[in-house]
Amino acid sequence: MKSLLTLIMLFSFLVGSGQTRPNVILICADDLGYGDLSCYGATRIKTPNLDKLAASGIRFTNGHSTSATCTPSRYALITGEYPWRKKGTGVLPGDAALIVPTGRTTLPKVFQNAGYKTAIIGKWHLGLGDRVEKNWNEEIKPGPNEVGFDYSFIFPATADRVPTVFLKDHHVVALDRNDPITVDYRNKVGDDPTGKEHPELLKIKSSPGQGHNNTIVNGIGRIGYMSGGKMSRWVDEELSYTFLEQAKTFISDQKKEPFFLYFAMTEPHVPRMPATMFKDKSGLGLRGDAILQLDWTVGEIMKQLEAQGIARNTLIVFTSDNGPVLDDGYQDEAVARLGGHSPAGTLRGGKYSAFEAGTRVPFILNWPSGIKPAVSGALVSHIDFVRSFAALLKQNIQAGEASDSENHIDTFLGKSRAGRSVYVEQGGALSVIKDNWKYISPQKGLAFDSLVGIETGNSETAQLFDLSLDKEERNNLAAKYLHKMEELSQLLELIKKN
Ligand code: NG6
Ligand code: CA
Repeated sequence: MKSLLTLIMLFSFLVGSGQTRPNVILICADDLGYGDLSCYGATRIKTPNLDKLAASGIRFTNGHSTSATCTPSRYALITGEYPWRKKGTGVLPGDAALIVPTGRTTLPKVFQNAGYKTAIIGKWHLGLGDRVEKNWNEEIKPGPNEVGFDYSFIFPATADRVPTVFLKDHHVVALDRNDPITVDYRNKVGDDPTGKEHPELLKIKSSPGQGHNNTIVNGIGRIGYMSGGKMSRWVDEELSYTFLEQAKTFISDQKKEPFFLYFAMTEPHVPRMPATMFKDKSGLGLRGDAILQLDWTVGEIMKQLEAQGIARNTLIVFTSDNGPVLDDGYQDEAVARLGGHSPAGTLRGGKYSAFEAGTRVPFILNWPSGIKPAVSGALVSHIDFVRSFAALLKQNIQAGEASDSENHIDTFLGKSRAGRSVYVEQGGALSVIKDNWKYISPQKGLAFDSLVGIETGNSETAQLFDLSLDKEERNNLAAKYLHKMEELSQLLELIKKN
């Protein structure tokens, strides 16, 4: 009898602890649009692994990043603070210094404080070291390890920016001491050919007017100049697989202790150069192929969790840092071979835009032992991960930290339908959303960015949309609801002052 009781207690402890301390894997794609997955309505492309994740978890239809580009979006995800509150949070060059203050509360630190092992594997793009001028051949810090990650295996910025190398913790991977790396964003260094001087060496041409024609690495012109580090330079076709192997190893090493893994994928950001097994597979050109690679990779992570016996108690978040773009610097036929696919679904705008497609992104949570399958229309955001996971893990957040983050853990786990009632989105312009009304503040600049082919949302007069009826933002109600305009404009000013 006694042993039966002990067994029951042990069982309920295990189940109970399973409900509160899952492993967490946050998978963030790069420039993946709201309409890019078949579970979000895509018909010209099939993403079976992500569809499975969505079907057995919660799929949010109003899930957001804070910003329509990478650096600010990831800054908010990590700190729980709107990025536009801080200068220098725009898209960073590859040699930028770290922009997250090391003393700040961050998402990985919330997990660390709760006894989790934490890792980032993938794209970083929040700067490294304490200055721009740094020696890439020595220890480089502060970086991800100083803001809460026990382990880091990253590339510094974007796949189209130098240096095109991986860093493991504080060091460039596979560095040959006799071939030191130099990086410069203003002047050419060394004698590597550039895309501008030698376009005949390129396997993928850069788009006119969009740069991407500095140092050539692996047949692709990059933004910025680098020399040396030949052994360390990545091969684009192996990028994703390299990150996947790292993630699989981290998962199997950590399976006995709770872990938090931020898996920051590069697909389908430019340059889109997937592994050979995906090239030409989608029929939509390299951008479609990169999405197939992304889906496959997520499937491999899911398989690894099964193989290690920890799938049931692992919570996977899948999302994207900002909306989609087709021509973002390379002539990769993303536009010509689109074949009727709608990367933004029915939403207006895209990457860089204040319209919804800038920040409304795929947003899926899956936790077999903690979340029931559902589709939720609640307004949720990356910015709330800090306080929501802190709540799940019963961690306190110090006053003044993660000040824009709200605890929506019940919504993330499907126990509540209520999302944020007020939210600020950052395209070029700032917008505020309150109870489904969206106010886009006046912003100078072109309404259509013809280089990337995206409506920016810029207008010298304010715009107002009722997202409950018009999430496509076709019907500007500014002239009709002057009170609403005034109310939201004042609200935005108030939030900015907080
Ligand atoms: C832009 C680049 C674009 C991309 C983007 C960053 C030009 C003309 N365009 O400045 O190619 O790299 O920065 O993308 O240089 S993000 O997803 O990391 O924000
Ligand atoms: Ca991005």
